[in-house]
Amino acid sequence: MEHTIRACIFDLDGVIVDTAKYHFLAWRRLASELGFSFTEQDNERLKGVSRVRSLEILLEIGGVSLSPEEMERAAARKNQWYVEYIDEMDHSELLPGAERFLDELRANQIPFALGSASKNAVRILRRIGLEDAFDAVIDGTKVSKAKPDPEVFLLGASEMDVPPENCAVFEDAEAGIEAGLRAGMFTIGVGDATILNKAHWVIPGLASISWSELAQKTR
Ligand code: B16
Ligand code: MG
Repeated sequence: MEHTIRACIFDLDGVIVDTAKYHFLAWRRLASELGFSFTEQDNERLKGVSRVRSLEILLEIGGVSLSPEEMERAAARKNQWYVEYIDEMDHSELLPGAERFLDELRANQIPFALGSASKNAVRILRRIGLEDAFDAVIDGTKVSKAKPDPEVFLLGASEMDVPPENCAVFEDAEAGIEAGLRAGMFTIGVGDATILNKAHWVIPGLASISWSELAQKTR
């Protein structure tokens, strides 16, 4: 049976906005307090990964071990710095093509959801003026299992009332593509085709696609 695309689900960081740069600044500050350096290359390993898992990876890089209580405090401190950065964001931080593509979906009556690991997703949407744009917002506060588990995308499909096989997922992280595939969805990698090679289709960014082109993708 052929599956047509009837709804879209977007990851936030790396697809709609680039908040990775603010995560980097906050994690680097924490690393520096703990006495080691943390590079932009190290930061690549944290993209799309949950806050707790990100901290575990950071500590592994620095060869530092903390008690569960210290870890909780460290994650909270990092988040406080991160929130200070995102509170300075505005509409201009939307990635190229994001708003135009969402408008195009709306004009074609294609519902769309957010599927992000971030617990700060609603705050970011408010800052960039997209708080009312999505038909469903599934974020890190609503799921119990992190990507590559498909929970976040399956919830998005169910809130839009569209079967998973008729949804397309836009993701910049390998774990997110894996989650979309496990959900049985059409997956679109946003970024580097060599890293996102499991995706059904890879694009450099939302500026390079149109709904009419996506609508022709079936599988
Ligand atoms: P928070 P996404 C992810 O967002 C980020 O890519 C990742 O770096 C971050 O650790 C994760 O959200 C959790 O974010 O600390 O704000 O809850 O790509 O899933 O939109
Ligand atoms: Mg992402």
